[in-house]
Amino acid sequence: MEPILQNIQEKVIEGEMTEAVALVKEAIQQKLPAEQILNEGLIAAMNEVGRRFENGEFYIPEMLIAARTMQAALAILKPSLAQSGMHATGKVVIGTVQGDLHEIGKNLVATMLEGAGFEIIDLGTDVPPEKFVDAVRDQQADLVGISALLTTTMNSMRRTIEALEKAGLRQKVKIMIGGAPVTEAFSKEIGADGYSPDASRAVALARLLMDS
Ligand code: B1M
Repeated sequence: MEPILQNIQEKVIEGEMTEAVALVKEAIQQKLPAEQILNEGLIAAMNEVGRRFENGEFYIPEMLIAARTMQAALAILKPSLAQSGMHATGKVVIGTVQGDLHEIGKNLVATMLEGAGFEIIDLGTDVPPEKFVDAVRDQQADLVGISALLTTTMNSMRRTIEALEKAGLRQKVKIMIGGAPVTEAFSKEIGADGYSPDASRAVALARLLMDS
């Protein structure tokens, strides 16, 4: 691995925001591909943070500081990830489900979709089913993107889809879901139109759903 990516990883894990941001800028100047900086630097760091949390080496504060550092570094990378200049290809309402505060993956998916020309309405985190319903109706969205990072909040995805059905909107909008604990099988089980394991495949999936 490129030494600079190893350094980025370490600074994100340690929550050294200023250094992490400076290193990402340097990596961009070195013309490393944005996706490589993202995957091998930033996402790899969050995986290590998760591993340390699971092993009891990290607690919530460390996880939170690392997450803030990742978000700051991601903001620097955003223009390189989102480069496209394409026209709007569809309107996407996106959010993290009720009870769930994890936003980095959802933000990344939103950034990549924006880069691919989609118009994004980001509802944030801890979004109740009725808020998804209102936004889909009011914005006349083509697609709704639902993210969950906790096994305990996956069921909120099911409730969100049920609420869209109850509101008579299910046939008017495509639904895609994602997040670490989510699987293709779960997506089918709850009646979503598709699942993506990561942000770049989320773009491919969104395009596919728009065409179907
Ligand atoms: Co939390 N957390 N956390 N956490 N956290 C996890 C998810 C965990 C796996 C850590 C662990 O134990 N190893 C674990 C969940 C276990 C489980 O449910 N099976 C966990 C836990 C337990 C918790 C708390 C319950 C801890 C506690 O309080 N005891 C608590 C819950 C709070 C709540 O939500 N109600 C909690 C809190 C937090 C923080 C607030 C401190 C912080 C989040 C800060 C923030 O987002 N602003 C945090 C963090 C940072 C993590 C880890 C370390 C990193 C998550 C992340 O940002 N990853 C995480 C461990 C891990 O994931 N390895 C962990 C990077 C991000 C780019 O990846 O989000 O997976 P990800 O997104 C990917 C794909 O999943 C996909 O594309 C993205 C890009 O490739 N994707 C989609 C995501 N959404 C998509 C939507 C799509 C398509 C693809 O379509 C719409």
